[in-house]
Amino acid sequence: MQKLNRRGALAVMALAAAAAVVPQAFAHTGLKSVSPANGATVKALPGFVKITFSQPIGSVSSVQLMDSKGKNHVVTARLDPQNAARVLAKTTKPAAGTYVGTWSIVADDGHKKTGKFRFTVSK
Ligand SMILES: [Cu+2]
Repeated sequence: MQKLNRRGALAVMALAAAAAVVPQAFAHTGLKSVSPANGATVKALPGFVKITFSQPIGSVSSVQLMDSKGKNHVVTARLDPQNAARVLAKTTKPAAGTYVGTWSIVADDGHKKTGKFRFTVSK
């Protein structure tokens, strides 16, 4: 009985030591930049909207890009195969107007993050 308890105590200590290390390794992911930038005016809707985070993320939940009529212009949204901290949202053909984008991802630590941005296509 005593032996078991000692082993249990050691296991608890090992877990506590591991937990103390985790917060640094899995700091919260933050948004680094959006392209086109929030508030920007561009000449044409780009082929891709790029959403970049401070560190690699787990997965993309959704990205939408709404025009003033409420139509979504994102065709597909996925992680950049060359940069796991970046989401590439493929968009439809350019048209003038203001677009409101929303994104939703799951960070590497399992936390959900969402955000919003807006830009104008002048053309
Ligand atoms: Cu987090």
